[in-house]
Parts: sequence; C-alpha cells; structure tokens
Amino acid sequence: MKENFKSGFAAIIGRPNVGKSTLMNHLIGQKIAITSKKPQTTRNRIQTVYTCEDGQIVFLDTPGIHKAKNKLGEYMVQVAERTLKDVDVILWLVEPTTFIGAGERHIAEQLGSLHLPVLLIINKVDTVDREEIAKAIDAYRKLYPFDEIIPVSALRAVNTEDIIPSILKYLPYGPMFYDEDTVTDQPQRQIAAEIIREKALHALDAEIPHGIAVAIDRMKERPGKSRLVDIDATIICERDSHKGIIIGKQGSMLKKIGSNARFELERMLDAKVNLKLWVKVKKDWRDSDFLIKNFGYDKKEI
Ligand SMILES: Nc1nc2c(ncn2[C@@H]2O[C@H](COP(=O)(O)OP(=O)(O)OP(=O)(O)O)[C@@H](O)[C@H]2O)c(=O)[nH]1
Ligand SMILES: [Mg+2]
Repeated sequence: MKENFKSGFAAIIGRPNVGKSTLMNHLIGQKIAITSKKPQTTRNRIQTVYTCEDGQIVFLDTPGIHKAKNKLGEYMVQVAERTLKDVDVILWLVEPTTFIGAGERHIAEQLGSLHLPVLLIINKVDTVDREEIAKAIDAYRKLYPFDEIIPVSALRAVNTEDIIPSILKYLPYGPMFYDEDTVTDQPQRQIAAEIIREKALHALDAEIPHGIAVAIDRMKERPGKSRLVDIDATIICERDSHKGIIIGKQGSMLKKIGSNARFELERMLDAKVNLKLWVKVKKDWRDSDFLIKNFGYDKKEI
C-alpha cells in the first residue's frame, strides 16, 4: 500500500430517479444496486467499495430525497439524510436542467449546515445539448458553492473517469477499511430479494411497483457435485387486485418476473437456481411500522 494512501466515505444523494444507483454501479464496475426508470427504486443505504492504488472509497447509495407520502417514504428519506452526516464527501446528482425546485433547495439547505466537500454531478448529459449543460451549470452555481461540478452520463459512461480522482482529492489519508477484493457488504439474501424486486419493477406498470416488497423465505444450496441453489421468495403487495396483476393471466406475469430474476440470480451465484415465487397481500403495509420493519426497513438500523 502506498504511503499516501487515502480512504473514506462518499455519499451519493439526490432526488429520486436521477441515476444515483446507475452511477454507483458504473463506478465500482459491478451491478450491486438495482435500478429502474420508476422513481423511488432504492429503499435502503447500499454500501459498496472501490479500491485502487491511490485509495479506497466506500460509496453509500441512498434513496431519493422526496416528499414522503407514507411511513416507508419517511424511512427512505431518513436513510438518505442521515447518511449525509457520517461521510467525508458528498456527490449530489441532478438532472441536466435549469429548473431548481423546492426539492433541490431543501437539499442545498441541508448541505449548507454540514461543511463538507460537495461535488455536483450533472447526470444524463446524453439527453441534452451542450448549451443546456452550460445553462444547468450556471443555475446550480448560483444555488450552492460546490467544490466541483462534473457533467456526466452514468449510463453511457461519458466523462465519468473524472469522478474518482475528484473524490480522492477530498478524502483524508488513511488505511483500507475493507480488503481490496471487497465490493459490497450487502448480504447475498438481500441482493437476491432486490434482484427479484427489480424484475417486478421492470415488468409491472403504474402504481403497483411502489407497493411491493420481496422477502426471501429460503435460500439454500443443495448438496451435490453441480451447484444448485433453491430460493423461495414472496412478493408482498398492498391489494387483492394488485395480486391478480402480479400473477397475471394463468400465472404469466409471475413467470416472466421469475425467469428474468432467475437468469440474473444464476449469474450472481454462479450456480443453477430453482426459484419459487409466491404473492401475498399485506394491506397498506407501507404505513405500518411493524410491517415495514419486518420487510427489512428498520429505523433502528439507519
Ligand atoms: N439517458 C440516461 N439515463 C440514465 C442515466 N443514468 C441513469 N439513467 C436512467 O435513469 C433511470 C433511473 O436510474 P437509477 O439509477 O435507478 O436512479 P436513482 O437515482 O438511483 O433512483 P432512486 O433509487 O429511485 O432514487 C434508469 O432508467 C436509468 O437507466 C444517464 O446518464 N442517461
Ligand atoms: Mg437508486
């Protein structure tokens, strides 16, 4: 390890759907956090590790900061806002627009009291022309005294190579927190549940995806020469009518979610996967303290 090795924590924050999880996966070179075009995909803090010759960055991907409409939403916003307090540098991701709304102002206010280095990452520059990027930079410059402003496209890997060196500038000198092979400390069961939830998010329309959770009931490798893992999981939804849609005509929707999830689970586990999915209704679970905790969103662990 180099004598002037740096290490520290970098929070990735921003409004829902701006591309936080896409960027984190891209920077560490592996898909750990699930992503989707629907807002409020990430529900927990997701920790990953990037190690290079010059340092180690522990990334903390967070749920999008939004106006919560239920207890799960409140939990998600708390996760994001508390993450800000224990890091060395903040990456604030935004869309490439000049529109700065109440949501952005709310984030800027919180950052003001922290006195931490803040890098503004203007993401999705592939969707606009150069002029609009320049206008967005100007608009945000007026909002907050950013240490750096980096326009990128996380999806198309444009200009993202500037991010790691910029983060390292603001980290203190220090030893590794994790050994250099570590990519994440998320338990495999949790990643498996998230993969299933992602496939459900992709397959389902409209309001239903927001109201689902996934619980892994069993995940066990069978003894034998060739690797085979049995996974039993339950998709929890909020209404009987949603259950019907998730199962689909003669089970077609559930089959689609299952086969898409199995494909990715097999890649992750490097084993054959025997996946069984069930669907259960827990009425308005997102407003029950007991149930949200039960499905892995525990306020005490924030
Ligand atoms: N065109 C374009 N789309 C992007 C880019 N980065 C992310 N996206 C898309 O934006 C959508 C949201 O991405 P996520 O990474 O899930 O966003 P997020 O900020 O983590 O969202 P939440 O977890 O809901 O807060 C997905 O459909 C991504 O493919 C980009 O650079 N360009
Ligand atoms: Mg996300």
